[in-house]
Amino acid sequence: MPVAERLQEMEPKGRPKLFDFQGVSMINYFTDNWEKVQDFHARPDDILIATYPKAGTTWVSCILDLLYFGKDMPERQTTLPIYERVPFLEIAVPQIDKACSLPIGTELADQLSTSPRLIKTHLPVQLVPKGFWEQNCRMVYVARNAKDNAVSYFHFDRMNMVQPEPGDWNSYIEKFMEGKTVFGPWYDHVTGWWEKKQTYSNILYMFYEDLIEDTGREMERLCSFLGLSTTAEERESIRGGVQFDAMKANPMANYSTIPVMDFKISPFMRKGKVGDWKNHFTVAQNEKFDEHYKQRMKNSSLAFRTEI
Ligand code: PPS
Repeated sequence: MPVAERLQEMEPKGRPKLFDFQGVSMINYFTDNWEKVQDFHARPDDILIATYPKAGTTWVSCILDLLYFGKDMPERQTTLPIYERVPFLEIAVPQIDKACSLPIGTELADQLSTSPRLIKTHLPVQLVPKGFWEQNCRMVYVARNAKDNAVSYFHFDRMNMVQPEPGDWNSYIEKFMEGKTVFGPWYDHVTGWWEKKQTYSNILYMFYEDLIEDTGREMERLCSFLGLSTTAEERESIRGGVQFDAMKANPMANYSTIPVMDFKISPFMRKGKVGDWKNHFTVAQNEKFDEHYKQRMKNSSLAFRTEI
């Protein structure tokens, strides 16, 4: 069924509403399966890819999938969309219509036959299931500067019918500053994971801006963290495959196979840039955001680049 008709069918259900879940703004699609999420049986070699939404999850997921399986299982990249290769742990969207169901994250992860399993999460660090800590799993956290992150999230909420209605840009940045976006405040998310890294050594903390600046160098950091030996040639070939334009054109990476997203409103692979916030923030919005940012981040040593 075409996307437009499918979305119309969903209309009576409407967009999900935010509610407080253990101190974090959430929607039911990420809490309905909570018991199974909390009790998820992690394995020691699982690799968790954790981010605040829109920080570069898909990019790093594709890089890791290629690093691990690109050589031995090349058909994987051409037949399975990234959300099946790298299950989204906490997602549980019920069947939308007869033709369309989205995989339940924990079920998909349980069915994965790869070793290691690559698993995606947007959970703030305090909500990560205990199994991952008990098994001492390796985790790759990707953070993106707040301004570009907010812009990307705004457009995502516009086009994704299973996200809350974002409203206009001005009201959206207010919500973003208040932490009234799904998965709660960006500020707590990035600092929470940053602090955890000080005591849990199996976290690699990466920045979207660094990936844009030098993808090859960041891939080397990933390989060294994961103990992967790859040749410069292999890394170069992977780097080519995960460039923005290549991923945008690749139906197995660009989310075009997900029926709840309306690409006529905005594509999933939108711009892929550092500094697009300048096309959205007015001078007044920027000043207010900066002032609020200073307050919220004053106790953290984390530093972001809003341009490169
Ligand atoms: S999600 O829904 O949370 O999993 O989204 P996520 O993948 O974290 O973030 C989507 C944004 O990342 C950009 N992106 C990339 N940028 C540069 N290069 C590559 N290869 C790449 N892949 C994804 C994507 O375009 C979204 O950012 P915006 O700013 O909206 O374009």
